[in-house]
Amino acid sequence: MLELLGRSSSINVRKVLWVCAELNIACQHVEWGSGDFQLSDPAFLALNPNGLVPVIRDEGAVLWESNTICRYLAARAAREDLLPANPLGRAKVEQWMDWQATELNTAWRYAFMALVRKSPAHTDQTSIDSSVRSWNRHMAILDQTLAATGAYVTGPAFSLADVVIGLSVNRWFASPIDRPELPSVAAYFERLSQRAGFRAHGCNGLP
Ligand SMILES: N[C@@H](CCC(=O)N[C@@H](CS)C(=O)NCC(=O)O)C(=O)O
Repeated sequence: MLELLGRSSSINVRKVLWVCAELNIACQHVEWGSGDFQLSDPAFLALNPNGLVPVIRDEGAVLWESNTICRYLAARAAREDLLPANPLGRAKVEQWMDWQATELNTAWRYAFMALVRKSPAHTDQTSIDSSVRSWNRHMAILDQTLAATGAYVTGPAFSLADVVIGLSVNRWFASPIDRPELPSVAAYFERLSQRAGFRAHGCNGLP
């Protein structure tokens, strides 16, 4: 059976759990990252030298990087609705997945570490304010896109891009920051909330 290592509070682990729910595949989830299961454990570092979660083990194969894992699982299940086979359709999904992992995550990281994780290394108010402004600016880009598609990130159909962006949207709403009104993002959140996988692993009370 597919094995997933990582703590349930991690946004990147929750992506994989949500994809497993969309694919209706069972996975054995090991809460790695606390207690006896430390990320600095040499056995864990042998799986992922970055010491980060998620990691999956699938019949002897090991993978890390959450978006790559999501693409692998969708492709393994031949779910072209989630990850199209045609080059342009696939690139559109990957474009938004890359944007989430690079641009959007970078924007919110400082504010989130300060305001939600209460990290002692993230206490500079100027950096917090700048991060919130950047986070909101990126969410406004998403809002414009969703206003144009009227449904999901890449168009009328749900895809892997919506899993990774959906978790970020949940985080934006669940974090104690000043947010502008973004009606298309709010409608998108409601649309995603119709999905059992998002309710279980996305808007489940965790930021
Ligand atoms: N780019 C990586 C980032 C992985 C990552 O940053 N994971 C965090 C949890 S969301 C982590 O393992 N942090 C170390 C820790 O929890 O101690 C991915 O998408 O998988």
